[in-house]
Amino acid sequence: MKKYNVAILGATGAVGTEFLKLIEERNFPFNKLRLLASKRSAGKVLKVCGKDYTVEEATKDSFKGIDIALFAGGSISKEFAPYAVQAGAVVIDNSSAFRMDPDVPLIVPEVNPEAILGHKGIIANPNCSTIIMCMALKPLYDLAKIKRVVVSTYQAVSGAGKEGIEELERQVGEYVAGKPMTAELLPTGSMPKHYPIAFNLIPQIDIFLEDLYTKEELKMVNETQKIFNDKNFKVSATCVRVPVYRSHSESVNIEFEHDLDLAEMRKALAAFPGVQVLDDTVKQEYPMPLYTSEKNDCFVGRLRRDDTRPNTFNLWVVGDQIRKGAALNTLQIAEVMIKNQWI
Ligand code: 3JM
Repeated sequence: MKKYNVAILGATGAVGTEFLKLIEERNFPFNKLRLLASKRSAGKVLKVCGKDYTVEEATKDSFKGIDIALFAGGSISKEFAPYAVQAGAVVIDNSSAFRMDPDVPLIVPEVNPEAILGHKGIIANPNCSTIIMCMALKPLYDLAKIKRVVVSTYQAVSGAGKEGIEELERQVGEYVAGKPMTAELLPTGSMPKHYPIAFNLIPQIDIFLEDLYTKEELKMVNETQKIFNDKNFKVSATCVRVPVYRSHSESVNIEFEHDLDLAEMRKALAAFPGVQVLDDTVKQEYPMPLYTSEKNDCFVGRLRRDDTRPNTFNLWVVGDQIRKGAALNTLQIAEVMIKNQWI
């Protein structure tokens, strides 16, 4: 099997760390592996498949000889993607920088793998909440077109990186010790005001836009339409940060073009690759973030009819946003390209 020279940009963060785990776990066919990060993290030594790799500071020359560049995300993506493309690498990027660019395919491999073929050097990985929702929606959309979705998210702190976990842990310690909680990161590092997330909920993820929605909520609307290639697929989102370490949960209300049968929906969800149905009210079984973390699949439960509207249903979907919501989905994009000899 052909092996590829791989660079990882942002190798030391939450998503970067997951890339390294998954490359090992999935036997990703790499030859040379170059770990890149900002100056701050350069010099760190990380183990991959039993071998030590030293993290290098990313420069515009870092991508010479690289076939596949996996970008963990953040503002660093925008800066380095052009250099990687120039060097002949295919960039698969986790940031929001390129997602809505018409020249950049936005891919969930189980949903729209064929769109990869339109790439011009950059392929975008959708937002974590978008991916997890699309995994639950695709098997249902194939039964009946979706007209409208109303979604509320319950997003884990590690969506804001390793620092999100550190912040929640510190605040729990402070609170239990009877001290005032210190807040430095959430809702978003780029804004001056911060609130504790411990014993709290924050209904703001990313910055506010003119229409009073947050950028995270807009990502879910626009990205879902692009992935399904359906402008008539309306999405209304409320994104909330919750004091959970890992795995995003979403309550999704779905209106279809025609009516569906619950058993048929359950069957389609269970048959879909990457989705597991965990839905037994008698046994009190439903997905919860504590139990879906470090798992590759997205878990669907609480499927039921919404009797307030025709052709409308509710479900609850939970998935590890660092795995399927980020690193795993990115790696799967590369795997699809390799399998189809598109690279
Ligand atoms: C998830 O200010 C920023 O750089 C936000 C970075 C970020 C993003 C994004 O917008 O690229 C943090 C967490 C995402 C995302 O997946 O959209």
